[in-house]
Amino acid sequence: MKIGIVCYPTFGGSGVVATELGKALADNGHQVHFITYSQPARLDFFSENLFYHEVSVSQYPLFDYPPYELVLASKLVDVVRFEKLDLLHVHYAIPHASAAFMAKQILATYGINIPVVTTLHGTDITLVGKDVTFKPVVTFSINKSDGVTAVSEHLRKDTYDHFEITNDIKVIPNFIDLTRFSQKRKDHFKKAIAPNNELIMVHTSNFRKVKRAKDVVRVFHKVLQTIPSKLLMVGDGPDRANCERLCRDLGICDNVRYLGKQEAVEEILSVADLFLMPSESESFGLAALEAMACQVPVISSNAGGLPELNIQGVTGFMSNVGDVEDMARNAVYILEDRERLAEFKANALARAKEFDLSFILPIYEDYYREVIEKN
Ligand code: GMT
Repeated sequence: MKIGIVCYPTFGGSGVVATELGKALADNGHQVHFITYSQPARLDFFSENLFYHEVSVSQYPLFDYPPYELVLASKLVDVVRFEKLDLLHVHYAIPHASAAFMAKQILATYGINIPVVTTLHGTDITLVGKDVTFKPVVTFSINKSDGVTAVSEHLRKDTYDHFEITNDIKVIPNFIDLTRFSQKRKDHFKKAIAPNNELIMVHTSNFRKVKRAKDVVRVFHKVLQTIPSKLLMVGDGPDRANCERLCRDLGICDNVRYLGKQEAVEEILSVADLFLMPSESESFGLAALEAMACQVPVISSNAGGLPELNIQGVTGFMSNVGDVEDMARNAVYILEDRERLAEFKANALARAKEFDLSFILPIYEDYYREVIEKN
């Protein structure tokens, strides 16, 4: 198939899912065209089946708000016509699904009927989508897509509960490439971070409010009372400075390292003993799956789709959002006994294997074929 993928070219979340999916499709012989405003973070190599089309919005004095969605729609028309694409797969409803709808209408005037699959990732529904300023457009573009997928049962239900959706939504969970995400020997790095064999906790996120990164610091502070440990904070975003301030107030700066945005997150996860994800809302929790693939158990909230990934008492523990006491108690329970820790680590890996790319890729391929046939 010739597939166009539209996504945000970001480090995490929907951008990573879209890019990894495109790479896997290309490896499987499909021709994949990425259409976005800058090169996706993980698309930094050459493959004969991968193409990248940049959407550049020209600045014009009249435009206080450059019309990205219109430029994207025009670019989609151009790429679909000239590359003769079979299908467009857009990740994140806003504004990709509505731009694809517009492109589809324009292409119809050329006698081209391009099927559009929209994948809902989370905040496009749970935060931004529900906002009244977007809701009518999000509802319309989901209903007008030829196929719709969501990354968890929870997100599917949330979408039906909050929007008037007439379309079927198929759940296709996030996936992991275990050839990349696996525990690697990083003894030097481990020694540098934890010179006295302290246990290592990790949080990775974009430090948006929804991630509750300050709860990570609070949990770590409590664990530190009984377990000699270190905390690695990976990523950057609006709440990072608040976390740093909290570390100073709690007097734990010597035990916490902020590493900023990192490409090789699997190397950091390789030295970790516990992953912390106390999010307010999380449609799936890809970062937690990446940790589990590197044999790291997860202490998380029970928000959104996290119960579909993290198994209570097996791969980690879940607590109510904001219950840092419970999270810290569970973290200590896992970390205080080396045999127990090893068991949780093995369970985390076993669970991650259930989301192996090799299981999920054919689900997408079959779904594309089904949508193309129906169209
Ligand atoms: O987590 C983020 O803030 C990024 C966000 C995105 O849309 O890029 O991630 C969402 O999509 C991921 C991939 O499907 C999911 O694993 C994340 O759980 C989801 N984030 C939230 O729901 C907050």
